[in-house]
Formats: sequence, structure tokens, C-alpha cells
Amino acid sequence: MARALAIFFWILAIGTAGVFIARPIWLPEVISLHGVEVDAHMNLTFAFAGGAFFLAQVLLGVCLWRFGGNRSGPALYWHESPRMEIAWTLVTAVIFIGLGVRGSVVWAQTYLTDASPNALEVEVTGQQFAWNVRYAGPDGKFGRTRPDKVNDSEGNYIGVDENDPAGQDDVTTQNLIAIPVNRQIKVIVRSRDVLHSFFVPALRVKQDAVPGMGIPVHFTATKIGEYEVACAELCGMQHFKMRSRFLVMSNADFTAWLKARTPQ
Ligand SMILES: [Cu+2]
Repeated sequence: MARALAIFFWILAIGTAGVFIARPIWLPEVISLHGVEVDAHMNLTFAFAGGAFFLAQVLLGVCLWRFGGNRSGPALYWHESPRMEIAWTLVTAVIFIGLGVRGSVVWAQTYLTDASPNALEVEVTGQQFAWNVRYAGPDGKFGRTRPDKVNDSEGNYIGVDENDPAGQDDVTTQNLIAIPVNRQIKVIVRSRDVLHSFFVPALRVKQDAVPGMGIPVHFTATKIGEYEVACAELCGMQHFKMRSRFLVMSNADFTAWLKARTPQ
């Protein structure tokens, strides 16, 4: 029985390691500048945590194989070994603190730095169960929004105030975001009802949308193509279908795309 259990733990260890190495289900290919760093840090974390898990399971199997079964007499054991306890505590502390420090540097580069003044601003407002997107238009200014102007039947999902001249050229779309490639984008994440989370897996960007707040997050996409935005915060019965297309275009294509939608 003990040997069967040992084999079980070895298969578990090899199977788990195999899944992490082969990655049959994983995030899509990364397409942002900072995402490369995020992936590197995630891989490092998996290497340490996965390595420790693998060794622990293999060792457990070895002990079961060697010492398990019907043995007569008491097992050999000792009560304590301060040297070993200090060693494994120190090694674990160094690894965890080291990973934490490295991770916070990666985090700070994205979340604790301001976007460049040349970044393109896009406002993304979550609602049950769609993503509303707004561009400032040629004047570079977002118009005022007012809750009492929200009118779903007229397509004014975020309540743009038609009396504010700055808002008259604003471009709005729903479940469709386009951005130019290789230019920094500053997304202001909002919600008009409950908590949502703006998640673009290919960018390695995830930011909660909190009612009453405009939370900035910036990134630079490096590859033209069509990607996906998902809501990563359970926000109601139809949360599963709250998704948006995310298009990364050449600068010329993006300019034409935006112009075609700009109110004249
Ligand atoms: Cu949602």
C-alpha cells in the first residue's frame, strides 16, 4: 500500500510539472511592453513554487517507498534540529521576500508611474453587461457626463451631456475598442453600476472598475491584431458574456477608424 501511494505521489509530481511545462491552457501570447516583465515574473514564481512542490512530492514518495509498510519496532526520529529549522526558514523567507520585492518593482512600473503626456486617452465604462468606450475626439477633451443623461434607448449609455461643447465630438462605441500599435494608451476605467474588472489577457492588464471612480491604467500594445476584453469581476447573472473586441491597428488605420466614427 505504501509503495502504491509512493507511485501515486510521483505520478502527481510528474503530471503537475508536465502540465506547467506544456501549458495546454494558458494566457494568450503577450502583446504589451510591460507584459513581458509580468510574464517573466510569473515564470520565476512558478519555477520556485513548482520546484518546491515537485521536490516535496518526490521526497514524500521516496520516504513512503523506503520506510512505509509493515515494519516492526518504533520509527527512528529526533525531536528538533535548530540548525535545520533556521536554514529552511531563512531560505523560504529569502525566496518569498525576494519574489515580493521583484514583483512590486514590476507592479510599480505599470501602476505607480504616470502615463506619458502624449498617451492616447480612452475611457472605458463597465455596465451590466457591456463595455462602453469613449474617445475625446479632435478637441482632445472628454465632454461632461451626467447620470440623469444616461439613456440606453438612445444609445447614451454613459450619459454624455449634449449641452457641453467638449462632448459633441466625443466618439463612443460599445464592446469595441480600437487602439494604435506602439503608442502608449491611458485607459480610464469606470463603472456605471457595480464592480467590474477590465481585463485584457493579451496585454496582461487587469484593473477593477469601481463606481464613482476613474482609475487610470496605461500600456503600450506592440502587435497588430484582434484580441479580447473580458470582465474579470463577477458582476451579475450575465457576467459570462460581458466581453469586448479589442483591436490593435496601425496608426493610419486607427486614425481612419476614429475619423469614420467622429460626429461631424
Ligand atoms: Cu462585469
